[in-house]
Amino acid sequence: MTNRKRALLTGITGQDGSYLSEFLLEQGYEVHGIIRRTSTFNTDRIDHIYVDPHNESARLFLHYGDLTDGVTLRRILEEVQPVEIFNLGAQSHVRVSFDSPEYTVDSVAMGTLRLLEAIRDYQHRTGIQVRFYQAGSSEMFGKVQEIPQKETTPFYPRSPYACAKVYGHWQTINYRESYGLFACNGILFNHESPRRGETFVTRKITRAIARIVAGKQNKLYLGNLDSKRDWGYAKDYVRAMWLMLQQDQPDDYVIATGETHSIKEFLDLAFGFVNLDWQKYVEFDERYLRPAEVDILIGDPTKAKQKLGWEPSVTFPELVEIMVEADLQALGLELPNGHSHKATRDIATVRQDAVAM
Ligand code: NDP
Ligand code: GDR
Repeated sequence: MTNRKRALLTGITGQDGSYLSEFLLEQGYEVHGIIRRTSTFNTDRIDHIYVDPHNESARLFLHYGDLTDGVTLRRILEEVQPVEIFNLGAQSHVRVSFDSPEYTVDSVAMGTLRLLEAIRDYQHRTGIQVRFYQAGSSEMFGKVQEIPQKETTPFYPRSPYACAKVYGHWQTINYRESYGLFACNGILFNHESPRRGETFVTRKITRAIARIVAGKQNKLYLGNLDSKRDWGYAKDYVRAMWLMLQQDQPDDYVIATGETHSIKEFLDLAFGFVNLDWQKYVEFDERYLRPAEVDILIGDPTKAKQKLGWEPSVTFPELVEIMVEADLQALGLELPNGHSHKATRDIATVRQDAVAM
């Protein structure tokens, strides 16, 4: 085993897991990720940083496991001996959590508890001090109690997913206070990128735009267009996760841009980049409504700015442009008016034949 700092990630195959892995590798870490066995490959987002483990230069290693399987989590901890653990794994789709509440709660809430228990025993047995990051969500704020939302704003979760995240949040604090674990909660507002899952609204829109321009699609079915979200760029947000674990004391932080925009504003801007009028393409489908909606989220990142020195680097129009451009590029197309080339910094994982939820 090398002397490099070792990090373990759940959710390494997801949007954030891929950016965080890139970031940690750049910082010189050895990165270990837990992946689920699936019938087809699910590693598209990290294939570009994967090196065959037989090669001496390999610093990224993958282990089969699942947040619903506590025994395996314990075994992986013993094998890897990490000093930093990032718990990003989750059934992370809010709408799907209404269809599949028990599994969502098992992976998100119980999964966090299983991992915390494994860390408690591992620390006790080995004496190795671990730093733990919990991927909390602005969805925990749910129904509006205060605007903008900050660390002290009361939670009012409105979905099985959000309820499970509130449980994970409080267990993380509980392990910090009960066992002295260096554990931090990030309360991250929506963050997007060309690697965003294809069924979240931003990516669903930008992917559809590329397909419309390519003549592969002529309608886009969406649900509630009036909700407002505080959207940032995923790459900025994984940096904040890491910063939390580098502080002298563990704490909880809101990570957000401080701006909010409606789905309609996103549509205006995104279709505008290809000179199209979204109203000609977007149709309503009630399938995409949630039994209870979160109407408006807007975060106050003052604490993160002051204590972590963290700031978002990408504006809302830049984010939309990066995403539209990346989806166009994936189909061999370009933005019509001048090229920003911002998306070339990024890799879109585009499964163009997949059916959007
Ligand atoms: P994604 O949905 O892109 O990725 C989720 C990851 O979790 C995938 O690697 C997935 O694996 C893995 N996963 C799913 N179920 C399990 C399970 N039972 N056991 C182990 N791993 C599992 O999410 P993001 O990258 O966008 O988000 C990362 C984390 O941050 C999540 O916990 C999410 O809830 C939270 N979050 C996200 C925000 C956002 O705006 N993106 C905002 C706030 C919080 P597979 O690839 O096999 O499906
Ligand atoms: P969210 O993201 O629920 O905020 O959770 P999503 O992009 O799914 O929804 C945002 C808003 O868009 C509305 N909407 C639609 N949403 C989807 N997915 N599909 C549609 O067709 C559609 N039409 C309208 C939704 O009703 C909602 O108001 C994301 C996830 O990443 C969570 O894991 C994370 O915790 C939060 O962000 C912060």
